[in-house]
Amino acid sequence: MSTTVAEFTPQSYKTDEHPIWCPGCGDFGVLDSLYKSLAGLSVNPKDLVVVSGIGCSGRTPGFVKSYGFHSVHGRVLPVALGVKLANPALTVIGVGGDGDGFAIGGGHIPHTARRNPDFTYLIMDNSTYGLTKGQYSPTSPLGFQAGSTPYGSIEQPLNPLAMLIAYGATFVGQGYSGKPRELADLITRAIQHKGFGFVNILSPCITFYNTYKVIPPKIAEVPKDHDVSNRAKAFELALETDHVMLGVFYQTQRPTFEDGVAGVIKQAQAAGPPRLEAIFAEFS
Ligand SMILES: Cc1ncc(C[n+]2csc(CCOP(=O)(O)OP(=O)(O)O)c2C)c(N)n1
Ligand code: SF4
Repeated sequence: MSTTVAEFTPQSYKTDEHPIWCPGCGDFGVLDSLYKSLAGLSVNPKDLVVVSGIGCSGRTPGFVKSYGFHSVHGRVLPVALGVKLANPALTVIGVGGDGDGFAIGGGHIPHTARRNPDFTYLIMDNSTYGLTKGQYSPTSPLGFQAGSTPYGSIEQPLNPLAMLIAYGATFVGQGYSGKPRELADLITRAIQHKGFGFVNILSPCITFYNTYKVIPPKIAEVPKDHDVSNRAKAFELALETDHVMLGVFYQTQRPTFEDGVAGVIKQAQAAGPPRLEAIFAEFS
């Protein structure tokens, strides 16, 4: 009797580096889910690129056996887009924190969402700046007290899911590091999605903003009968803040940026090189 051996296991993606995160950090759960998802999809490490920004979450490429790019603060999306355009055959995964993605890097979100490149973006959302010792972030709640907001944050937190749906992302979901099996399934769906797959992952910072007791009682699943192609309904669900809803909110299909660029290259090649005489004639 022959047995089928899985080509890759979660272990296949572990590096010799032990994550230097604080014991109990939610990012461990995210990393484990990512390993499981990659193994389930049999992604060959040689065809995988993990791109990060700066932050505790930004250390992730060091812990995944793959190609990696630990870029600069807030620049996950343009770097990931460049990698994907250079070689569309690669599986590209961007990872970073809520500060990295929504504050300094926030300007890249609308343009990535509307371009729809085929890569996955995982935000490890702990509602604080972990690496720099717990300042408030764009997803910190009103009244959040920290060194930078000693009297409590006076800013309305942004809603990542509503923002991504509004900007035209073609896959929008939310997971929780404390539910790693469900999170692995969600990451798998995001990677399988042909287009820009965004997953907001609630990943508590046990050291500076411990939400392990706050999140679980508020968790609810996206209703089973939710039609993920219904954008208005997805937006409505995203605005429901009494619960922390987990699952896929929105998914649709649109041509990817890489396909568009390939089409432009084809047209330009068919047209041939521009004639210098014609260009000079315009200015004479
Ligand atoms: C241009 C620039 N500005 C500021 C910093 C300092 N800095 C490093 S990480 C960080 C925020 C980290 O928070 P987040 O992105 O939420 O990630 P976490 O550490 O919570 O995973 C900041 C402000 C920097 N490295 N580069
Ligand atoms: S400071 Fe917070 S986010 Fe950073 S490793 Fe520690 S628990 Fe995790």
